[in-house]
Amino acid sequence: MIQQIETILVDVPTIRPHKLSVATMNTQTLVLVRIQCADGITGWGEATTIGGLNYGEESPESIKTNIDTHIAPLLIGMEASQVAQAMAKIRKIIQGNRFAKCAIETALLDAQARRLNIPLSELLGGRVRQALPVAWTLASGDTAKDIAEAEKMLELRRHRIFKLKIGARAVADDVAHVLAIKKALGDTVSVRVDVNQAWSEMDAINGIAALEAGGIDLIEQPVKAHQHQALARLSSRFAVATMADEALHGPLDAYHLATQHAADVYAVKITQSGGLIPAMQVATVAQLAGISLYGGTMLEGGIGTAASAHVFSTFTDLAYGTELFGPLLLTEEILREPLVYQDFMLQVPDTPGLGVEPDLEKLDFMRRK
Ligand code: MUC
Ligand code: MG
Repeated sequence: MIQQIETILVDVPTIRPHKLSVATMNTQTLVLVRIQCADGITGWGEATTIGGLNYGEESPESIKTNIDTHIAPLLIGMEASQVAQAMAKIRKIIQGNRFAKCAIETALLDAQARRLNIPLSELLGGRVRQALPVAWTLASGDTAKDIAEAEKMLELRRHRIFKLKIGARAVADDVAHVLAIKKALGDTVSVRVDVNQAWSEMDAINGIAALEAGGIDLIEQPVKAHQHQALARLSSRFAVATMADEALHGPLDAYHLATQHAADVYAVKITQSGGLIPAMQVATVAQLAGISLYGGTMLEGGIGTAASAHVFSTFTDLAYGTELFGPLLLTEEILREPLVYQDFMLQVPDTPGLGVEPDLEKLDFMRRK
């Protein structure tokens, strides 16, 4: 039986300012959910977002309030092992709130996988890989600093895929910044850009032409999320792959974008999709439509990152790898044992449930009071 649901906010400084076209992050607010069951099993989930309300329509505070006030009371007393029934109830009664739903589903599935004594990936149908390629985002805002940071990551054998955040400056300035980094790093690394919706279609035509000529591998969300047709025109105009991120709010968007041939690649995010099962449905639609997959992040800490890793480990096609580096952007580790990053890959945890244990004393000390 589901006995208690608690939401916890934890503000953690980032290792450096992280500059996106929509926000500059100096702190990340982790939104954690703990579900306690009558059989003594506890499950954890995470609903972390980026930049308060700058990126999405759920803020850390609204997620906490909506879970505490509206979602938890619907679940208390329900059978904890009936995860699908619990989620069907929430999805029927609660509108929107995809991040909150994702955290709840993660915690219920974590608890159930622990109950069955299997890794979460096996409850989701089974992993096809033990480790996931991980990109790093260069977003200091400074070309020389970004190059030095990338060189350090290559030396540490931690990342050889780099995503650059652009869109805040003039197109020509952004293009010069990206191509300088690509030139410095050479052809053995993959350099990609994320515009976070900042460009008009005309900006995108000019920007993508120059980036494609300079050997950039992937153009993420160049135009506004709702401009599916503009994204489709850019995808057919250019050979370089285009990726949908903010345009994808779950399986229905995945289906609509596929029917419009709007993107070559989908950034699958468990929170944006509204949960682990909907994220897998997004991936299924993509695979049926011949769209490649990328494992996205909302810069979660260890819990959301582990949940994402379990989901992405089940994808047969993961042509563009993942960006599950969230915990590495934070100054504090909230897990007792950090996730393992080695040889450019994140190891998918293989102990029961999510396979990670939050550090409870540290959380008690750090949580917002
Ligand atoms: C996004 O839009 O993809 C992922 C990596 C990063 O640096 O920001 C996020 C959000
Ligand atoms: Mg993105």
